[in-house]
Amino acid sequence: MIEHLERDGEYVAGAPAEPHTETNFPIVIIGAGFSGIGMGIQLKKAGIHSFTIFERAGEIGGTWRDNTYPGAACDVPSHAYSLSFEQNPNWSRRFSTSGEIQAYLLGIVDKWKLREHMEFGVEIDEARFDDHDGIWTLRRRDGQTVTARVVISAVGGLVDPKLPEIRGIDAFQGKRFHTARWDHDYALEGKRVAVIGTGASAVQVVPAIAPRVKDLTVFQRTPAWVVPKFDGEYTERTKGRFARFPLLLQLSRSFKYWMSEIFGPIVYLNAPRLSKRGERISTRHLHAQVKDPVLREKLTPSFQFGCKRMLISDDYWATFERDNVHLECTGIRTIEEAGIRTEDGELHEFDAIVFATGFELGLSNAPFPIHGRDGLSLTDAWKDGAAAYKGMTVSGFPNWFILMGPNTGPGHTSVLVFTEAQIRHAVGAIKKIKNEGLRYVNVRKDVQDGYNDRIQARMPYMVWGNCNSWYLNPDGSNHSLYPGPAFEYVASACNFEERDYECAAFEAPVEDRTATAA
Ligand code: N01
Repeated sequence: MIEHLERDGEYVAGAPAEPHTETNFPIVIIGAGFSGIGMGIQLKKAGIHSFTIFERAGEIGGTWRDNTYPGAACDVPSHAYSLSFEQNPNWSRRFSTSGEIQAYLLGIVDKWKLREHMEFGVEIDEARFDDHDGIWTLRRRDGQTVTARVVISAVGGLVDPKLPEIRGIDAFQGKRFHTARWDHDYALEGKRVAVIGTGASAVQVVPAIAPRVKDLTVFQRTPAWVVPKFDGEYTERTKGRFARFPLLLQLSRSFKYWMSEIFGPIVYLNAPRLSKRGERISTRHLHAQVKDPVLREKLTPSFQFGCKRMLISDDYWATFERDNVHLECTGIRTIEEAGIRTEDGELHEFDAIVFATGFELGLSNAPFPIHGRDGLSLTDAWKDGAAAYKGMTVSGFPNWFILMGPNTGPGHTSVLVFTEAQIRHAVGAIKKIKNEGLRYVNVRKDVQDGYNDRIQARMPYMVWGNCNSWYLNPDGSNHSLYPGPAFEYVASACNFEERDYECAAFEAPVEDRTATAA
């Protein structure tokens, strides 16, 4: 399927003799996670088959391939956390496990025969745009180059595990791993285990491993607001109904979507009275799960609800009631051969340390060197913080579309709602370029700047500036989350609007160019 790509010098200057047919309109999608897969399906639906998906790992799935730690699951309901054009009546429970989501992705990849378009083990490490020819040249880590008329960056936002900068981290002689790199060959049974971190991954892994280990110590730097999940299995009868009556499935999805939209402001607005509502729900949950008032005090956050990601769990707090589980709130001084030394000088000995310490933020950095028009680098373009038009397109980087880009993460609903709007936008643009034989579309700088000024002007009204979290850049600016309801973003982003873009044609008629190239 990828033979059509013009590689390594085979591409001659000038545009192809017959611009923009199936064979000379190579599209590259970087990444075979949820967004790359969704993009591939929508291209096929649009009758565009000249695309290749490069995936640096050996399998599809992204987040759901990598996060296989015990308890790994989605904290967005399954009917909402799936593609609207590939709904699944067979989710086994309200909040699917990581394994079930990965199985869903594998299923739709097979159904749409996307593997024919995929190359695994290919990491793109540089991209350069040729303004004259409207062509991107992508360099692979193995040294080969690939050309593309359009690039879809679907590399994900939270991918590379982040280990904490703790002195002595490499000195530890026991087993250590990050939640996103779980070693399933390591038996936890009978072991003294430490978990560092109390974020979204920790609240899932802690209850899952507590019954298996001898002793579990959770190192908490900042307690988190946790609300009930109300998880549960779907019976065979319910699943049968969803399968027989797709409208029911659609209704379930819509209900979940609109509930999160209605209650979303509690999570994202900087409105103390709304935040208090969230805090009350969470506090009631804490009282129901933990009887010891001293422990409750330690587990109670002091930051405003929603400021860090709201956590959802039916069993995280209750786990601290177990005799073999300990909450350690004293800061970590060093990691040593035998374990973790806290600021009070005490050495806590462990057989294994689990780092539930999150991910490098990929949303707001160039994933690798990307050079657009006139050699402009994306890193330079983003030196004051990542900014893209509707999180998707950056002026000076024509025909380059970002999925899950800057300021498109939701704090309150399924990220896939945002991703699908981006996919529609990109498909609209691709059709325009292809059907009209354009050299490129490039978002207008004034349009991009105006959009981002409006996004940033809203940030003071959002809750996220009131505490530290991965949402924020070191300077406190927010280039990761969308400050508003999802329906508003979707309505504004899903259509490719020609007026927002500079649409550049080729400079000479096709015949003349071919003559020049020859
Ligand atoms: O990571 P995090 P995560 N010493 O960054 C602590 C998505 N996700 O993997 O709060 C001690 O939230 C840090 O402490 P503090 C979701 O978007 C989704 O849990 O900085 N502790 C924090 O407690 C989520 O937001 C699902 O003080 C240290 C923790 O490590 C994102 O992934 C499931 C430390 C990191 O929490 C990241 O979640 C899981 C140190 N030196 C994840 N350094 C779904 O269900 C860091 N910490 C969809």
